Amino acid sequence: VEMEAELYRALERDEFELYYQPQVNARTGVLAGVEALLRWRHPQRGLISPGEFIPLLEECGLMPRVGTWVLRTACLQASEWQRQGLPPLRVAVNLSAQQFRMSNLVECVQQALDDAGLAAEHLELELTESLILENAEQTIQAMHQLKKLGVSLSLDDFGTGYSSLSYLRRYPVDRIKIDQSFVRDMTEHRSSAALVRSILAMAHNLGLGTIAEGVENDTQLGYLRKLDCQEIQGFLFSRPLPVEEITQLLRDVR
Ligand code: G
Ligand code: G
Ligand code: MN
Ligand code: NA
Repeated sequence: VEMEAELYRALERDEFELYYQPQVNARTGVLAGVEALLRWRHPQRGLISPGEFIPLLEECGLMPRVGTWVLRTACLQASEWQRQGLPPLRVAVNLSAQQFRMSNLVECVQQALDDAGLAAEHLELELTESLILENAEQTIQAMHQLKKLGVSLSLDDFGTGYSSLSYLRRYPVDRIKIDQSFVRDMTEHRSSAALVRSILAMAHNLGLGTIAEGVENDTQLGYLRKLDCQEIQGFLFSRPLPVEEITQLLRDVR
């Protein structure tokens, strides 16, 4: 209850912040996009990770409001970078299950794009496997509506859910994000390596884009390159950065 009051207060006092982590082409190292990651700058406890407070936001029904703030802020930021003369880049925003169930989600996304003056092609929405597996028919419909706006859809944490690969054909997703747990184990465990290899082969066969997350070293990068993974995200290239730092990085690599 105390935490709930704090979360309301956090919204009122603007204590939420977005960090941005680069997503780069695995072969060329060219920056392709950034993922917006939510943080809570708590006045006493400092920076808090979403793993600690997103479940609470969901419990007290605040996730749609905070999620909408994330979406709008990320779109405004992407537009602001363009205004500053930086090359257009894709910004990826995570959607929670609760947010996805908002009856006005599609309007909300359209409004965020319009208000920011951002072309839909620059926005990617990340959905999780568990999210899209619940309520399949309704979810597929909502996904098609989002696709009609012109945004792209990616499937986050891929491989951690039911990961029935055949499911993928039924969902209008543009790319999959291989979960960091497989990337971490890939160079040590043959089973993880085999999984990454078959996920990538399947994605290529289905014409889906691919990104591996949690890439921390050159061995992992080398392996992913050999398997033709398109993009990587991870500490090897950059940690998630606050807006001033990511803006500087964007200027440096332009
Ligand atoms: O940034 P970090 O690794 O601490 O994120 C932990 C988890 O929180 C990740 O699974 C990430 O997808 C999730 N997350 C981060 N930002 C957001 C957000 O804005 N909305 C939702 N729904 N999840 C987020
Ligand atoms: O689930 P999602 O992909 O949205 O979450 C991304 C999370 O992964 C972020 O919280 C980010 O901080 C974390 N992350 C990003 N790159 C790395 C990495 O190279 N290693 C580890 N351990 N975590 C990472
Ligand atoms: Mn994500
Ligand atoms: Na993920």
